[in-house]
Amino acid sequence: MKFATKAIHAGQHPDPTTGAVMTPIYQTSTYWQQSPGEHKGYEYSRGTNPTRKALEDCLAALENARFGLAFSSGMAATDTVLRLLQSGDEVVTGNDLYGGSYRIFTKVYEQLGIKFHFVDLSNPEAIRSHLNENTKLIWIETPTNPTMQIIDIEAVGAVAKEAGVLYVVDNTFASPYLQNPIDLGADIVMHSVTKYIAGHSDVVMGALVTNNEELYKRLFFYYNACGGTPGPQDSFLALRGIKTLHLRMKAHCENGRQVAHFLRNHPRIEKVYWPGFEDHPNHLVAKKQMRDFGGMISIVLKDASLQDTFKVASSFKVFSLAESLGGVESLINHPATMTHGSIPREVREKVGVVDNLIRISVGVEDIEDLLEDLKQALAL
Ligand code: P1T
Repeated sequence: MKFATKAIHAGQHPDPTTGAVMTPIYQTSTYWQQSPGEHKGYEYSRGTNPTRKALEDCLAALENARFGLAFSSGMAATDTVLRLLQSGDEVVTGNDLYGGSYRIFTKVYEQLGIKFHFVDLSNPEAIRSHLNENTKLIWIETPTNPTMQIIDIEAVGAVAKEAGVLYVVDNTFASPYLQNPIDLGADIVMHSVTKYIAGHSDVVMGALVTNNEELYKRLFFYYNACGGTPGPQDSFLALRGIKTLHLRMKAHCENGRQVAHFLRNHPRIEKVYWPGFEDHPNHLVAKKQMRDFGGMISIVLKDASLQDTFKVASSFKVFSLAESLGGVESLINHPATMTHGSIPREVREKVGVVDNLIRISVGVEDIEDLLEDLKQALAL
């Protein structure tokens, strides 16, 4: 099946009891058993729930994989992967990451004896010098949040395979519509479903997807044992959002392209980070592994203090100043004080997350209104 058909149908079948075409919200915590252990495949909703299962099967199908697990947030999904590690293990990851990923790595798992190497992954060969016999995991994000670096998924996968380490790709910024890391060698794909996948900024959710049954079973153990699983209402909302993922992504990419070009020619802007520009350092990698360039853009304001930057960030009328991304509505974010506030200044500034950087999630509103809003906010 092709992507659009999977987005609408995968994992979903008319309900066996009523014929309902839309997957019902199975609002139940538990399931009747005829005698102990004799049941219809569902025992208790922390572990399994039919609405969630439909979503998980759909997510797996969108990533061309066999197994999906949904979590109550992207961070719960990340936490579940990290539970596979033990004290003494080492992880190689990127130097530009969502602030919450950096926080769980450094403030939660480093305390438990796991070592993280934050490396410039734009050259995948750079990973090799950080590998040793304790390395157990390579974790990448691409495009990166918020400086839109593009990491070569396949090239990093080759290094991971050679080293025999687990390879995880956070595919949140691209969504499965734009790239499928499992096809390029990833063992696990992680998503903040909160973003493009659910798409309407009304749900917080995460997911892990894999093709490896043994890995799926290990992840399922922690999913059920630790219990960071979402309820059926949120699972329903995510499933409903996915039905238009392909339509939304096309519109995000088209609006993103126009916004990126508009910003690039604006006199108040020093730099625009968007992988669709031919002079983006990894544009060719983006072209190779992504189907289009997405709706995420970051800009650096020219000669702007923190105060000037706050003023611009607070001047929008159509865009909302808010954390998060990937919803139908356009959002503005100030990473240094919002989404990446938990990263020390000297660490974030090294990769360009400076005080005058603003991140833009381009929504699917009318492009003329978006450009007009950018014009007026930047004119102040
Ligand atoms: O917010 P949550 O669903 O828990 O997902 C965490 C997460 C993981 N990975 C990436 C790349 C992310 O961007 C996020 C969440 N990011 C934001 C809230 C943000 O505004 O960047």
